Amino acid sequence: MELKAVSLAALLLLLSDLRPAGAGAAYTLHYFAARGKAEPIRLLLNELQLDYTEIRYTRPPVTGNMMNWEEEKPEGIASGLFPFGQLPVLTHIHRPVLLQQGKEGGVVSMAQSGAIMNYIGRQHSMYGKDIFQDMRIDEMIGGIGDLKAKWRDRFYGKETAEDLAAALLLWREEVPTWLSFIGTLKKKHGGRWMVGDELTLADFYAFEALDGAMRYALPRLLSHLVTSPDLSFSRTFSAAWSEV
Ligand SMILES: N[C@@H](CCC(=O)N[C@@H](CS)C(=O)NCC(=O)O)C(=O)O
Repeated sequence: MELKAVSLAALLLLLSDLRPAGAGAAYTLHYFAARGKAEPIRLLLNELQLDYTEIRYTRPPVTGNMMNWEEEKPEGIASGLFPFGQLPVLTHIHRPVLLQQGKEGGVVSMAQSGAIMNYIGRQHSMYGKDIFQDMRIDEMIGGIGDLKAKWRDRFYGKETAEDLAAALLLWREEVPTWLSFIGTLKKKHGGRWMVGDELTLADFYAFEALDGAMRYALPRLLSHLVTSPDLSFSRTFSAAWSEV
């Protein structure tokens, strides 16, 4: 980098790279206090031991050091921080490349969970060895996304006994079918991990879909309903629950 091209602001940013540990993270993840679409990103940041911090949002009533989503959302849309008015959003202090290009004051911010995963993944060799393996990773991520969408469509936010009773039928049929599709694909193209013998982006999505949505969230949702004070509601679910 030519010295004359370095502005005072850029110089300060470079110097602040010498900040003491904990004085400000390279990555900031904006999301709600939930696993959701941020969880594969958290898993990836943790696995790579990247320096990150989180800003968490909630709808009112706002407690602790949470941010009020209803206030921050319109501001974020106006400022461009939340280009789709949605989370997750990641900001990254990426000084060397961006400063050389004279861009964005050394900080880049991005929305869309897939774009965030790819951005981190490409920088840290979490994609494949060639275009074919890249394609297999994308294929696996797509299939896992479809499986998770089924869980989301059928169970997420559902409150009536009818909705959930219908969902349980699909749980017993559709989910095993999709797990078997994914299992077959893993046998064909996987190895130690979902695709090949190295950890890739696909593994972070797979863990979150299987552990977060299937293993963690679903039983909790159902057991909450089983213990509902509404007895007829509870009876329906006690019966259904015992069959899951
Ligand atoms: N395609 C987007 C979807 C993001 C999304 O649906 N975000 C939801 C939470 S999971 C959101 O921000 N909802 C709040 C709102 O729309 O006000 C992605 O993968 O990041």
